[in-house]
Amino acid sequence: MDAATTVTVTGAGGQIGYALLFRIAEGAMLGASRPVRLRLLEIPQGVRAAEGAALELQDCAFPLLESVEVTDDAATAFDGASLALLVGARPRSAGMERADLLAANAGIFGPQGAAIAANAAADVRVLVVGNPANTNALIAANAAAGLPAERFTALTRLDHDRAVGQLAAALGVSVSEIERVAIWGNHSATQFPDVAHATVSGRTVVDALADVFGGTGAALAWLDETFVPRVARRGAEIIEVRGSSSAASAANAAIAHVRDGIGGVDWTSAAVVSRGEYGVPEGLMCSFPVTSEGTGYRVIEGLPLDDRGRARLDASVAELVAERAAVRELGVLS
Ligand code: NAX
Repeated sequence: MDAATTVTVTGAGGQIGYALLFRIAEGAMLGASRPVRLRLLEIPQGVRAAEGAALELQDCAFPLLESVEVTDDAATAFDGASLALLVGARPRSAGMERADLLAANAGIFGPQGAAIAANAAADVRVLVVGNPANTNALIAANAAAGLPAERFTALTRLDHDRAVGQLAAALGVSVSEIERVAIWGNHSATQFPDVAHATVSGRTVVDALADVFGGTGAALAWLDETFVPRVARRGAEIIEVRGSSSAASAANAAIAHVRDGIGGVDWTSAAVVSRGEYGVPEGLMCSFPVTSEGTGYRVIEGLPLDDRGRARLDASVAELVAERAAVRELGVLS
């Protein structure tokens, strides 16, 4: 058995938290030989729900689960944590302006970033799930004095997996045959789900779609008119059909993001800090195709982007730039 890892989950009393905790405790994220200590951070109103989840975790008698602690104090929650999943966020309420939403979340993710830097283990890695995820990750990284920004990432793996699911369904193949899909930009409706480099059993996805739709023109039209908007707006579709937002699939994506970041993966998508790759302004938390050799995600460089792809990436990056400008105006970023 390996040494235990301390994992902090914020918003643990919420929907995604409920779908996440049991799988982490069972070993889906860190493997079957790694015990975990769970720290659940909630706001005071959410503590009872998190305590309820903690009772159920106890009732599962997971062999890998060493302890569960529920708290509303960030310093306690992040103390010694090697992994932090920041799920809790302020949702947009009726009539709330975008600037107010950014400000409310800056008030959460700034202090949490500072608390992570002050209390977490030296090797801590942070995944931001709570929306607006890219900019929340930027704020947390900025507030985490002394920690490299590379330790902070935001979740676009759900968008990536949604794209893979849509392609597999359209082509009538297994998801495991589809490789090299990329999500670029912001985790929002402006994101660019890109299949230009994607393959299905070694063939280009565009060629395979051309067979299904009766020509390359029809395949490209399906990608533009159906695939891209469906992936980008899948969250709204889930709310409409299920009556509440995606929780199990978001939790699954968060687990896959962490697992592959530390276990290694050839190709997936994640929002990471830009070092100027593909002309994305430095410092933005932007989704790219990424790879990992087990020490965190690195942008896959050198992929050609055609004019349409470039325009789509630029539009999503413009939104990230505007979000950064809005939080700068609040005086949140140093
Ligand atoms: P819920 O409203 O069910 O749960 C959120 C929980 O966070 C609540 O229990 C609340 O009390 C807690 N919370 C609020 N502020 C907190 C703080 N300062 N510290 C600790 N806990 C706090 O939302 P849920 O469905 O679980 O979604 C959580 C977040 O994930 C939302 O922001 C949502 O928009 C975002 N999502 C992000 C996705 C992604 O791919 N990046 C996809 C799924 C999801 O939409």
